[in-house]
Amino acid sequence: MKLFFSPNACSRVVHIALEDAGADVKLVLTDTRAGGQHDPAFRALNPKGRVPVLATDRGVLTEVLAILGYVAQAYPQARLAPLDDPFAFAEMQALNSFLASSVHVTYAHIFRAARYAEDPVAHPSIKATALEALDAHLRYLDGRMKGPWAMGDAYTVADPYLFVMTDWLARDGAGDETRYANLHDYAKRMRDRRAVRKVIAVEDRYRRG
Ligand SMILES: N[C@@H](CCC(=O)N[C@@H](CS)C(=O)NCC(=O)O)C(=O)O
Repeated sequence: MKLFFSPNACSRVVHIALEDAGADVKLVLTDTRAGGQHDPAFRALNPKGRVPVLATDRGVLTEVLAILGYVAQAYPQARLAPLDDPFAFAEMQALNSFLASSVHVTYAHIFRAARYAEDPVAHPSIKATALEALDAHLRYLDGRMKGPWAMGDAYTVADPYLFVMTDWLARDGAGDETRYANLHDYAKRMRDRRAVRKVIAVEDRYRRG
């Protein structure tokens, strides 16, 4: 398998899940800060022009949420999801869906305000409104934390996603993680995990070139 990724992009979510699964994966750098997502060879794989892309024996998978479900099911021995409990699986996917469709998209408004209004005068206002929305999302996520992991006692593929969405607070002045005490503790726990430390170190090496 090949993972097309960009350092500290949302592809990091999938990168951590694959590392947790013990998957044999080759990394292919697609640096979105350098426009790698516009490369014709990459567009042939994902016409949407976004990382992550996971190229498997069966074909190409895109979308973090879908790839997380695939990793959990393709590597059942890693126990990254409640595969034998449909209700608990749906609860996990509800969190992943909220992260994908609300939190992730709110960050997109903060990091890429120019995509949402042509007039540069509007960009600070888009960013300010998105920062308020992000704060509301994170307060909700902070309040729902019960166990050591996103879904409680068991670590799942929702953890890499919740971790990256929390860790991005440090990007471009988006916010202060310590304002969300439960998420802050959780993020520290995640940063102590072997897979997370390895992925961050590997991606940092690619970033430095
Ligand atoms: N809905 C997609 C979003 C993917 C996405 O936004 N990827 C970003 C990196 S976090 C990207 O490739 N950005 C390049 C761009 O926006 O041009 C998913 O969940 O995979």
